[in-house]
Amino acid sequence: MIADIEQKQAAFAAAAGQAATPDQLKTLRAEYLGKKGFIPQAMKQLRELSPDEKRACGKLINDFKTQVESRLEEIAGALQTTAPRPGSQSTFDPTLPGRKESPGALHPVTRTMDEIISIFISLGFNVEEGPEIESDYYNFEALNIPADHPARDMQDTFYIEDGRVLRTHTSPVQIRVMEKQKPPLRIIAPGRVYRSDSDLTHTPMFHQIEGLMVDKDVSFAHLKGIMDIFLHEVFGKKTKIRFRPSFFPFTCPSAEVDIQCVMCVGKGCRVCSQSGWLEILGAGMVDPAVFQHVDYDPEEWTGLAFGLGIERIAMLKYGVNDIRLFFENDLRFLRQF
Ligand code: 2U9
Repeated sequence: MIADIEQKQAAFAAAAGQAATPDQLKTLRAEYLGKKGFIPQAMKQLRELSPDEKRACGKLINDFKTQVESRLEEIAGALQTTAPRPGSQSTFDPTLPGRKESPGALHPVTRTMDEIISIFISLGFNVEEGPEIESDYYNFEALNIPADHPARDMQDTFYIEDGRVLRTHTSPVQIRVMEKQKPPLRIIAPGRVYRSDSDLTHTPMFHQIEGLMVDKDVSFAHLKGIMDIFLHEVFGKKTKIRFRPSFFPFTCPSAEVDIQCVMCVGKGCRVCSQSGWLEILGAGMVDPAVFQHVDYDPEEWTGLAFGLGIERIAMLKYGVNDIRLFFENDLRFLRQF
């Protein structure tokens, strides 16, 4: 009889684990506790045993009964919270507190990129894209970057097989567009670019937007006007802007464009190295040598061009002091935006 009880105990444990509906619970109760169920029947049989056996089996059955009762109660409790209310078909309980939604958000770099793109679209620029793996010709040669230029150094450029490179700027996109389209044109080229560099303000991959406008009589005044509108839109109407002479192989004349420091408003602080100004982008008039590569007549057409790093703008807009934070995917950082 002891073996019978132990076998039934194991069977009960397995069946209780499966019981998921009120009907299954009812069957289980009848099978073990009902008048004809295992436990009452086993108690009846105790009469026929010797006093010693009666004591041993009696204790076993009593313990089993307590165990069955408490397990069935536990299952009934669990079913009550999930089972439909009488008269209702669904298990949905509208009185329970709702689960809080946690919607995602755009990455701060994407947001900055989208904002800049829409400003240039409003100024009549079209968006163009191109490959991230480029030939030496499109990345350097066509842009008037000679073979001995420091930009071609292995330290800056990621060279891959067959002399190809990961583009170091989005300028090859403008070359490809000019090869296919005749002027006038007004385009921006947003996208990922790659340079072998890593510190507080540089990452091996970052995002750029470059712009190009080619037409008859496009002048430096147009360039200044477009940069003014763009920078006032991003940093506010009161932001002061200045142009400093500079050099790029693909533009002449070239300039670097600064805005008054957004942190100290020109007073001088750690962010602007006490100068009161922040370098924000590069720009200039397209060098005639570049036009010759795409068969545009430099006597007939002039062009303005500009380029900027998105992360730099996002860092200034959101007060981020380490560019690498944008790429670590730490939710504590990303949830702030
Ligand atoms: C063509 C002709 C001219 C694009 C230009 C810059 C100046 C420039 C840097 C800013 C920060 C790159 O991300 S950065 O490091 N860019 O200073 N870019 S003019 O000039 C072009 C592009 C294409 C055919």
